[in-house]
Amino acid sequence: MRQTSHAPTGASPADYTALDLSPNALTDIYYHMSLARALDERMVILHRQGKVAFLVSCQGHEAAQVGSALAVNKGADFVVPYYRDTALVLALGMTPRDIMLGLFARAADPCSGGRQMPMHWSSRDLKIISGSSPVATHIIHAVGIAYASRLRREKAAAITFFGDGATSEGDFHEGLNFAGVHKLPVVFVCENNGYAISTPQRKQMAIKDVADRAAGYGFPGVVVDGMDVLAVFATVKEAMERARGGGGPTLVEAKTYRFLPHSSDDDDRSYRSREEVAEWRRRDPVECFRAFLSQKGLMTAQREAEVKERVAREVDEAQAFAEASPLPTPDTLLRHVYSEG
Ligand SMILES: Cc1ncc(C[n+]2csc(CCOP(=O)(O)OP(=O)(O)O)c2C)c(N)n1
Repeated sequence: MRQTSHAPTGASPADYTALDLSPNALTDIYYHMSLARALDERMVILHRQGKVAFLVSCQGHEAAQVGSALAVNKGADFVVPYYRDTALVLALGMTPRDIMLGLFARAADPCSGGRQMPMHWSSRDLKIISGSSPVATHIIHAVGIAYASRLRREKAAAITFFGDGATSEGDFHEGLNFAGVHKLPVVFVCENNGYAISTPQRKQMAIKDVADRAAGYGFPGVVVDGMDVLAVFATVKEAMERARGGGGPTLVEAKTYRFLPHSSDDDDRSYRSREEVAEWRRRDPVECFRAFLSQKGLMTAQREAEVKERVAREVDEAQAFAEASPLPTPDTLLRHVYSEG
């Protein structure tokens, strides 16, 4: 099973009428994509101002992440994200406050009480499981969770996210192999932005599509346009339904691009041209989806202005809240390090 879809600039090829999404649901998707973008832009400014130490940007990945979030049964399915998944966790229900509390390392940070690196997402209520920093280790966790979920006879799937670089790690191959052998309810989403920090895809693998690797483990691999939120939704939804229904795993490869350097600590001018970045920016997923909605008459100028105003207000409020929140105190240093009670 192989499908490839490519969205032309400014239009979404996915047949949205078949997706059963109301105009309100479509506007909501736009809201989540815009919120992720605005929050990310603010976090970059805060880093430049020296107010926060480190961040990983999701700009460019919004469609891949929000489209995938839509296919998750929130609070039932298990989500094992990676550090670039800000838009994913926002669309699942984490709040701008939650994100800012982590960025500022405040005591109320729901992921780790301000102790982990920012962007190591977790939420008990939303069944979002925190990853560790070594790339691809969380893929194994997702597979184990899917195995446990099946043993417990839950009607849930696990879904995990990673970049193209992660697919060069042994953990990726071990995880996919085990999942294939046991036909586990797990969906693997590769957000392929073409680079592992400065290493381009052609120096990582001798194939064009990461999705091809699924065939070696006995389950489908699907290529989808990661700049098209509705195409991603349709693809991941089908994969999640197959997983929940006992049909086994799927590897989804969402072809995308990150607009900013790998993290706040690197300079992408040393490994990619400005022309390449500009070319991809013409396919900005947030702008393409906005244009699609207005072309189809699904979003009025007034509604668009409302979304913009709401997003700006929420980002301002989240920053102010986090800045005013206390830091962790020394007596909590060992909390969550050793088991308690
Ligand atoms: C095992 C391991 N090796 C190297 C690193 C350093 N490192 C952090 S992120 C990263 C690149 C990962 O690239 P990719 O999986 O494509 O995701 P992207 O950041 O491009 O979204 C590397 C090499 C690490 N954290 N863990």
